[in-house]
Amino acid sequence: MSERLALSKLTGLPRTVACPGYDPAAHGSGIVHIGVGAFHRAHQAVYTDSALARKGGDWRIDGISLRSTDIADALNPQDGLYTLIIRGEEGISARVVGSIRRVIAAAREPDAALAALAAPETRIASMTVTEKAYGIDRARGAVDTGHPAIAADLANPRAPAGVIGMLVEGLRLRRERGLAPYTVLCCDNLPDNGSLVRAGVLNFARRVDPALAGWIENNVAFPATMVDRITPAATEATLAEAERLTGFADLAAIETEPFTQWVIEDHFTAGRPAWEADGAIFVEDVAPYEAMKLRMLNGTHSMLAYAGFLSAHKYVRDVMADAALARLVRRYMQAAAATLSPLPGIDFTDYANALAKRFANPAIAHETYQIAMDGTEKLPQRILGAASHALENGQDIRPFAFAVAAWMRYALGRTDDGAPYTLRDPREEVIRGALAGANDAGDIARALFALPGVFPERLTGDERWTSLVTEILATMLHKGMAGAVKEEAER
Ligand code: CS2
Repeated sequence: MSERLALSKLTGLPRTVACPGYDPAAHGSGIVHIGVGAFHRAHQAVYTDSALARKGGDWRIDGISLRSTDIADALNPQDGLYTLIIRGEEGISARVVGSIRRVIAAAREPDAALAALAAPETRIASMTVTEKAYGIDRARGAVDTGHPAIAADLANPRAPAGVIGMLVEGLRLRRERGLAPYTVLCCDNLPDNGSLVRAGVLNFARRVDPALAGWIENNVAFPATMVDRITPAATEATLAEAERLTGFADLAAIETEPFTQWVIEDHFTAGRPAWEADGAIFVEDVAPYEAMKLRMLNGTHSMLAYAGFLSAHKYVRDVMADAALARLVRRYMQAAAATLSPLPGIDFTDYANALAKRFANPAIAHETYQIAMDGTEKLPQRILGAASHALENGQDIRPFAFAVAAWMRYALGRTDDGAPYTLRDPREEVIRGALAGANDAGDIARALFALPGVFPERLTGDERWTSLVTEILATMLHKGMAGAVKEEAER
């Protein structure tokens, strides 16, 4: 193995690799980011890297990894540096990113995580922890006390292990020390993510310290964001490619597509980096952008992940090379677009065309099984909201019913050849229990429609919707997924 990437090695990088356009060690940190996964490293950390290069400032990132220690062990010996490999149709390029200062593995160093949140220089606490980590009951805008991290943190709020508990304890420490609060910036694919996290934080704080809740309510900003960049999980091949391109071993390298987008509400009480330097867009209201992205990109992604995985397509690009599935992808995007309010300056047909191209990118190996993960957490904002809208407005509901039937088929946990797989869904056990003894499409659909907290009454109470999903699921069971896809695409 070559030497590890580190600050002292930057001058030894080949000229083909882009380096931070600034001296990372000369900048202090201003952001604490929870969840230092591939997506953060391909997105917010890159915008921050560009902002530091163009506009300077003490805005480096202290990362907190909630559960795993791997990313801390990969990044810290590299002084936080890592290689971003950008794979486009035209070729590949590499850039070393310098915006991350260090990563704290909270499970190993819980005090250091809280100390970072409570540090005077911290002005933004951002996060990418995936939908299931929050433990917020979206319908009630309150914490879900049955969520393991919420339950543990409510019982022991001074030593939090979950994201909401940690944000609240960080704010409590700041208030106690007379420090201004940080801005809380959620960068997960959740609808109205700023308000949602605000509701969770306030509700949690009310339960442990009502005066703190009042202070948060009056002083803390929670701007909403829409984030976008297709970033598959890194593999051994990613790390090998980084070493080939840079000449250094890099255990935190990632690969991503050329496209990137970030739309943010410009409401930061303690300042922010000049993210617009790298193309971030600041707007009054993120909601329409978020709806477009969640329904058109993520909704289509989920549909093609279930139908594609069960048609034996390992990667999204293989799905797009299957003519019948590619047709269903187009149909889905069109139906999703029809549920959106117009967005000035954006043509949804152009957006759909660009998405189809991104999905087909032959250089990106994005596994359908990865996207299929956590379906019960993703379906509501990606598919079910659009389906309800379509139903209410007399629009075509069939593409949504097909997507939901594909998820139900996936929830059975075995391929058409009978090979079992794990669902990788936080409700996996509950789903298994609900499906015990369910034999035909009717039983399966009824059992899954009844899962608590997934399907809105608007859909489950509508006979046209439930019978269409059941009918499509029956076809999937009788003809196999590939057969059902073919039949659907020929309609
Ligand atoms: C994907 C997203 O894994 C998934 O569920 O739909 O991660 C998607 O790739 C990103 O949101 C793209 O910005």
